[in-house]
Amino acid sequence: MVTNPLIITCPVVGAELSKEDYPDLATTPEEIAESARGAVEAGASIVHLHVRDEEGKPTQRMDVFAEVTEKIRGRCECVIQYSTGGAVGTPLGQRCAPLKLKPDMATLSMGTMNFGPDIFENSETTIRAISKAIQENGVMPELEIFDYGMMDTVDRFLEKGFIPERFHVDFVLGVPGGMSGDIRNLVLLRERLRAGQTWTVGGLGRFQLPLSAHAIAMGGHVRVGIEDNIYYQKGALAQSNAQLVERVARIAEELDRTVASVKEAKEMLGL
Ligand code: KMH
Ligand code: ZN
Repeated sequence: MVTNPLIITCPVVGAELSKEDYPDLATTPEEIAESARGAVEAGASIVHLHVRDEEGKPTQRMDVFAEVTEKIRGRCECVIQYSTGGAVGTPLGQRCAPLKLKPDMATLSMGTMNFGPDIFENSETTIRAISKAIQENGVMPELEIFDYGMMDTVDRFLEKGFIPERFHVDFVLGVPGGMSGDIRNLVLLRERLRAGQTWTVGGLGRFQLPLSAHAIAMGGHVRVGIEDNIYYQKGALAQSNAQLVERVARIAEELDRTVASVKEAKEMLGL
């Protein structure tokens, strides 16, 4: 029997939210590590990491990434994936800074887009620079795909050797300015993948739950957490990252997918 355990990624805090949006947002290293531990206990095997400075503002400072990483590693085993996206407007040099800590994985966003009212800048020059830094540090990239044309960029960059042959793919759908979380979009995007390519889908806001369920049924993997969606149900805030992860783990079980252990996730991703 072919098994395909479900890899759950939890984006614990993100860079665009504040305590005004979500009062329980984890911002200190302790809080972020504790929220990550809860998510991992609930079934997440990958933690997608952004960190905050002493004032709770998003930062790409290496020392803060190091502290949070150490605290997470002290609490649980998991794959740690650093964001190189940072917050909208974070300069390129800062975005790459934490890669020197050689996390298990790091994100690589595949194009510039409107991101709500702002611009998330990922020019060809930027993507190539981040890709180079990722490779120089021996880190496994996760390509972040926010829109259909970004798949053409993936093909073109592969042909030119700007990105490595081995990567994981994450479709992030529902960002205002990117592709919506309509299931038809996911079906179109998945058709663009090479045979055997591992992929995850993360839905923003109201798209998180239906996209998670479809990804499980389609044999993909799921990203679920507060960075992408602060609600458990319409009008009701999620209690925690763990609560969102637990629901996905329950749905997976009903759909006959086991939830991947960290060891299984690493094997499947070639880490
Ligand atoms: N904060 C977004 C603008 C990533 O983590 O690499 C970008 C982002 C993607 O969150
Ligand atoms: Zn992120």
